[in-house]
Amino acid sequence: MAQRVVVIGAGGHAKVVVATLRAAGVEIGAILDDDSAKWGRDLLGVRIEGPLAGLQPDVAQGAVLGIGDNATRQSLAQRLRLEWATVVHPTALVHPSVRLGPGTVVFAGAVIQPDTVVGTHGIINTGATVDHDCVLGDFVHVGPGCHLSGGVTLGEGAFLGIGTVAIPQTRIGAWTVVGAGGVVVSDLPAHALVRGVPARVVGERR
Ligand code: JB2
Repeated sequence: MAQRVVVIGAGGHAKVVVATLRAAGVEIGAILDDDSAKWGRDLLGVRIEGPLAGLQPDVAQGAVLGIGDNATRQSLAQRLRLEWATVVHPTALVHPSVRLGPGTVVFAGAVIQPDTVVGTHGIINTGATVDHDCVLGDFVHVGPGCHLSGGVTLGEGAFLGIGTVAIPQTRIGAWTVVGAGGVVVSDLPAHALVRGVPARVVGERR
C-alpha cells in the first residue's frame, strides 16, 4: 500500500478510515470533501483541505473513498482515475488466501476466512465476520458485527445493516439492503429492501 493516502469524504465513515490507516502505519496525505462547510475543519487532527476538484492525481500516492454510501462510492470510483489503496486494520484477521479488491477497507476486529473474495471499494465494518468461500461483489458494505457463513454471495452494492446474519450458501442480490439484525436464510433478489427474522422482502430499492 502507498505510505501516504488521500481520503475522499469527511464524515463518520472517513473518521474510521483515517483511524484504520493510522493504525496500519499509513500517513494521511489529505482529506477532501465537496461540502464547503467542512473545509478548513479538522478530522482526527487532519485538516479537511477542500473539494475533490483540487485533487492532484499523483501516481505515487494512493487514495481511498471514505464515504459509506455504496452508490456514491461507485460513481466516484467510475469518475476518478486514482491508485486505490486497500486498507486493513492490524487487528483484523484476513487469511492470506483472501483476495481484496482495490479500495476495500477492513475495520478493527473483522475476520475473513480462507478463499473469500471481496471486490473493489467494499467495506467490511468493525467486528464483522465473513467465513470461507464467500464472494462479495464491488461496492458492498458488510455492516458492523455482521456474520456471514461459508459460501455466501453478495451482489454488487449490497448493504447489510449492523448485525445481519446469513446462513451458508445464501445469495443476496445486487444493491439489496438488509435492515439491522436481519437473518438471511434463503436467497434474496436484487434491488430489494429486506428485513426481519427470517429476512423477508418488504420493498424495492431503485
Ligand atoms: O460525491 C461526493 C460526496 N458525496 C458525499 N464527493 C465528495 N468529495 N464528498 C462527498 N460526500 C461527503 O461524504 C459529504 O459531504 C459528507 O461529508 C460525507 C458523508 O458523511 P456522513 O457522515 O453523512 O456519512 P458517511 O458516509 O461518512 O458515514 C455513514 O456511513 C458509515 C458506514 C454513516 O451512516 C456512518 O454512521 C456509517 N458508519
